Amino acid sequence: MSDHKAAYEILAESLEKQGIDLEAVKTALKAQHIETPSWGYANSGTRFKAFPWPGAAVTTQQKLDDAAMVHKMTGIAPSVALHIPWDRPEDDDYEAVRQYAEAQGITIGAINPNVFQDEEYRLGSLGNPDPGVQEQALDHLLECCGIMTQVNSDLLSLWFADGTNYAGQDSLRTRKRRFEAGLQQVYQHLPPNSRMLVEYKFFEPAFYSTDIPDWGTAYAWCLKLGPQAQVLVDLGHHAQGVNIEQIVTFLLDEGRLGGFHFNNRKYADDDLIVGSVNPYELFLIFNELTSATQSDDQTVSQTAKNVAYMIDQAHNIEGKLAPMILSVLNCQEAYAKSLLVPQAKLAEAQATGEVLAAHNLITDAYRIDVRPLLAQVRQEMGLPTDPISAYWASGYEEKIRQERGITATSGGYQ
Ligand code: RM4
Ligand code: MN
Ligand code: MN
Repeated sequence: MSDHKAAYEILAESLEKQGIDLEAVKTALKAQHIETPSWGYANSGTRFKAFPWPGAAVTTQQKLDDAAMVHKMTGIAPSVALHIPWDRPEDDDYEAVRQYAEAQGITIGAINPNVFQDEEYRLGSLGNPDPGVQEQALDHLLECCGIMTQVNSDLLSLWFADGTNYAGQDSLRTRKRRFEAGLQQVYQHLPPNSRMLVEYKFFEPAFYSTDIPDWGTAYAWCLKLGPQAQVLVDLGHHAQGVNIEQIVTFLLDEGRLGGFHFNNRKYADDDLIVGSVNPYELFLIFNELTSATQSDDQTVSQTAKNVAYMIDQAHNIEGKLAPMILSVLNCQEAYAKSLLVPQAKLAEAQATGEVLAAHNLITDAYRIDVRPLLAQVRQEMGLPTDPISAYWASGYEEKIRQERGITATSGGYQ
């Protein structure tokens, strides 16, 4: 009998007594899907220094190998997001990238264009005052639409570093119009049946104004663009104290929540391990998603089912694969707890204004130790019951440290 079994049986008995359909919970957990980012396996750093990590991936193949290993350990991370040009193959053979990924047992997920690292983008990309630079950005964005088809991806994930640092530096209204025109162009070139996810961020790298500063702006543009445009919520892109679960709920209810960039923050866009600073917030977000999935409203439940769950983190001091596995597991744990919220009872307490009773139903679910349940699910999926220990025992870390060694880095990324 494996270690978790006794604890699992006690937990299963108590959950079943509460009327929870454990088989349904386990089925949902087995179908969870968290996408990892190729850039999370490479060297990264702060604005001040990128310390190289031994064994950090350099080539796209190495990043795909690492993503495949995370999937092998967790069973719920079957796709990887690419960042172009960080993942541009030398021979531009994206078909080969797709085939390589598939041979490792994973698929290519969201394509993330990069219109913030070329010299020309000092004053922005689509919002740049120079039409030539706007054109350059647009060309790259359209190139990424083509790459989507080659790697069989149905998600274009857009984040812009655009903004201004000084009042008067540029016309805010004109920037808005340039942006809108650029996004329209991209939208028209989306491959059929694909989606465009529009990410917002309230500041950084621009400090006076940001062209897509908040979910409201992203949402307004998605509405104008059309049904293939949806908002992407990066957990690190809000001001202190913002109620992210409420934003999530609004966007779900309007059919415009497209995806997440998971990470955690203490102050700003800290890109720390998701669930490491505020696991309760992560649970509350999953609770909204779970309740939307179970909703009778078709738009809401369909939107929730199509949400792309992606990690967007930079691991600078804690290694690469083990923290990525932990991030996936933290999402799994938050999701599991959300599946244990008795939604019908909660609705009843809410309708009768039982404030504390309703609140307790949420906090009770949050307090359940679901680790034995997750170990059981993993065992049923033929996975290691403790993925992080299994990773350390696998020899993979020693192998990549030895084979790849330490690669010199320069700035913030790579
Ligand atoms: C941004 C944003 C984007 C990510 C870049 C590197 O802050 O979160 O999603 O691609 O960082
Ligand atoms: Mn992000
Ligand atoms: Mn970010």
